[in-house]
Amino acid sequence: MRVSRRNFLKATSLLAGTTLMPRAVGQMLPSAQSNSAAESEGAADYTIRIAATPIEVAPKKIISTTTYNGQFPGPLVRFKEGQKVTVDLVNETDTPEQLHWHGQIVPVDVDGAAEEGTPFIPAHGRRRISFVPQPSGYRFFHTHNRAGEDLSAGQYSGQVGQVYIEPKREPGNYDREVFLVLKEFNPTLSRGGDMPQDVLTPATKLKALQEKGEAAMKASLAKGMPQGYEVGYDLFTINGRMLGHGESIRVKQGQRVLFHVLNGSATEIRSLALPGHTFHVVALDGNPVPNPTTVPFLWLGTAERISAIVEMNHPGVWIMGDTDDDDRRRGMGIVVEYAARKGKPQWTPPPRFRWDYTRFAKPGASAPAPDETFEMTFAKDNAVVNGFNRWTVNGNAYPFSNMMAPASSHLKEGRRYRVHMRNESDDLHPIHLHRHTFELTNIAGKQTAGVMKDVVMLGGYQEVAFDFVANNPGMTLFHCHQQLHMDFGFMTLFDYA
Ligand SMILES: [Cu+2]
Repeated sequence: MRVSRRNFLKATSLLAGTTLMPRAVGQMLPSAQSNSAAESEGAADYTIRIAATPIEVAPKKIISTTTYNGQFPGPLVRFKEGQKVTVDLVNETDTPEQLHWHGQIVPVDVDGAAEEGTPFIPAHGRRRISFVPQPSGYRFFHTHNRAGEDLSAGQYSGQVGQVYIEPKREPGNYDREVFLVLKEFNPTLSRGGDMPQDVLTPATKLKALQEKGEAAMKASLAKGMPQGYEVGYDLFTINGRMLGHGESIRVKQGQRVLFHVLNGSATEIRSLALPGHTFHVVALDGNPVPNPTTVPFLWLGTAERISAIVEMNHPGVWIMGDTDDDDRRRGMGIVVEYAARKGKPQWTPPPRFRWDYTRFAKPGASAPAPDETFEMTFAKDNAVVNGFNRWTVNGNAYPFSNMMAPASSHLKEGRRYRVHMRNESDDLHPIHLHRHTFELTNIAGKQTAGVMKDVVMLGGYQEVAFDFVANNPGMTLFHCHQQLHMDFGFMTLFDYA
């Protein structure tokens, strides 16, 4: 079934209504721009074109990167839950590409991960895929290429687009939707530099993990090894524009604005605050939370999404931005402007607060017992690959090949699995499971249930567990979504027996 002309118009008007992606409309659905093309035999519902494109993040600040449909962020694609779509993926670059439908329950040949066996979109070639979008909610698509030492490749590029899968029944207790993509550009390598992690709670560290991790690091440095590379950035943007150089979000007092926020970073944790306002979080990674809760700011690991309603009840001209002063001053912000208010955008830091996933769960809820538990320990070999850290899952680094490796765990359809993860490093890891949605069951020793996600942040020397039901047969990739980590070993495969 094709997206009808009527649905296309609806998608267009909703998109234009955000005022944030003005270039998206014409380029998003070229095959649906004319009735005849959309109706003719063989036209795809959507076309996504991968090509090198200059993007202007601020006046005279132009980046050359790879994008979707010549824009950053890529097109916002609105699907309808359960309504089959055909998408043409056109690759105009010299590199075979993978386009991953993050957070969707799709088959392997659609998912977009070479490690699972999805065919590449050939360089200067194309693939047509067809699938039923599901589950409903805020998803996204991005490249799944390995970048390795090439900081222009993979998720360092501008290959990020948003997907909104409209549910069969939209709750709709808001006045408008605004989609925001947080993303840095111009990456460079640096040595060391710990990621800030004092926001995550509970922060219970496991002594055994800490002793092992610290001993390994100490031994490496004693041998004269430098600290492994990390990545830093020059330019920070929301919806592809640095703070002060994008279109403001214009609001009216009393409006309820539903923000859909995506951390499109390759490597960084992001936060987002709006002075004088709070966020009523209704969904995490696109999945409604059992206990919608109000928080002073949002905190997102790489690839995480948050949907939150902000009631516009504090008139003024505000900077909605990252709580990190350096990153915000270098562009990670967007202006929110009330009607008839003028002046310089104001920033004030939010109150101290800790991000706790269990806050969004029903208090006292408990998850059913799993049929089987997989134990996983993640560890770092400092600087052993040309100065890059190598990452291991239960002692094994995934081959640096972009290709399929033997599966480490085997699933039986219909069974419920628990993945109990232990982090023997001091880094935070955004852990992602492909082609399935999981339920958080333990955060740093605290039991929880009911929060459904596809990425979870695992703190340094901490443990996290999630459960999932094996309901989508085929190779399934499990990895850290931090590009430097996944590229240097932090991946493993599940298969179905
Ligand atoms: Cu990681």
